Amino acid sequence: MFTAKLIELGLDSFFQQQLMTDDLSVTTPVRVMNVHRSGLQLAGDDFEGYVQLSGKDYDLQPTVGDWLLADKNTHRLIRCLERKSLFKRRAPGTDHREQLIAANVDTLFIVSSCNQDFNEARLERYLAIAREAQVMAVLVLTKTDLVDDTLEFVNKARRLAPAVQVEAVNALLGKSLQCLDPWLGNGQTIALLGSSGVGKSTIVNTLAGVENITTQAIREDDAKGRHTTTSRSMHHLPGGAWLLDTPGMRELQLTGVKTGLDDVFTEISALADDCRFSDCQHENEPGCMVQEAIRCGDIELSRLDRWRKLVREESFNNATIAERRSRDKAFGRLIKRVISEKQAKKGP
Ligand SMILES: Nc1nc2c(ncn2[C@@H]2O[C@H](COP(=O)(O)OP(=O)(O)OP(=O)(O)O)[C@@H](O)[C@H]2O)c(=O)[nH]1
Ligand SMILES: [Mg+2]
Ligand SMILES: [Zn+2]
Repeated sequence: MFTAKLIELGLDSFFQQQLMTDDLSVTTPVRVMNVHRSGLQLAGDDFEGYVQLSGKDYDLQPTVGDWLLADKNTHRLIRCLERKSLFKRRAPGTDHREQLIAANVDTLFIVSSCNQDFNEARLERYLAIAREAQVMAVLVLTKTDLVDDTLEFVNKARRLAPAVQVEAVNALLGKSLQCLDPWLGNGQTIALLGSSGVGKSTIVNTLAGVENITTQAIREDDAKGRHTTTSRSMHHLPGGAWLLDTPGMRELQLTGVKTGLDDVFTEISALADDCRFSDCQHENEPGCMVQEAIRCGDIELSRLDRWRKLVREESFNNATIAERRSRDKAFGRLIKRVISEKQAKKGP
């Protein structure tokens, strides 16, 4: 019933069973390949193309990787299928909104290079969103050809997340990327997240075997990237997997990842549960298990500081986003009332 094309696009049993009661002679599932300001690049069974978004379509909140049900002839969008996984963050700036990054990702490649970009605090952010979405994460360390001691970076990464696979690669060499094959099966979706200039697009180009995406040398003075990629898009590999390339993010502000953070910092969060006071701030309260672990040298102070900062940030962002939402809702109700009062005045 579902064609090989749809299965190759990633329509596995999780999505298939959501379509059991739909009449697929008039509707068809399509996947979001690329999101533009006012439209979507879609791919489906016998359709590939751009669809303009209008009115109610925005309510579907489609993001790259999503599966949508569309009318077979008009390609009018009907609904968004339930997501297998979802990455989001707080939108940059002062907007206090949630921003969806990608949906229906099977594996996340967290990309960092073996240079000044390598930053434990940043990796922990990416790990938290992967844990929250229950997506398998792989730490991919690039530019091994440019450093003498790759092992130093690999060990740091391993210590950060003992359960997470770490792969060190030269992204310019296909042979070096063979270690990523286990995650690149037919129909699998793999997102690449990481700072600008770490080599996300280079990985995609090398694995695809074609230079489809523009890449650009990083700045020499501070090794920062130049924000070369500007939109999120899916790329097909010869082996049948989908790589989701993303623009390097200047800031990944966490929101809605409390469980993810608990998981990433499990050695701290587990101890914190046992502190004498349930509202312990882990500063200098008596019976604080976290401070005890610091004293014993079981936990590094820097790791505790990073945990504190992320927990605070996450709960602050949750609160401000919730506040914004309720303000938006109240405003929506006000508009509705004004319109209906106006109509009532006008009479029938
Ligand atoms: N020597 C070496 N250079 C690499 C490697 N990976 C990436 N580069 C180079 O690093 C530069 C930046 O790579 P990109 O692939 O554009 O980085 P990106 O992560 O896509 O960056 P944004 O699109 O800005 O987010 C390019 O000049 C690449 O050729 C690597 O493993 N070794
Ligand atoms: Mg790029
Ligand atoms: Zn405590």
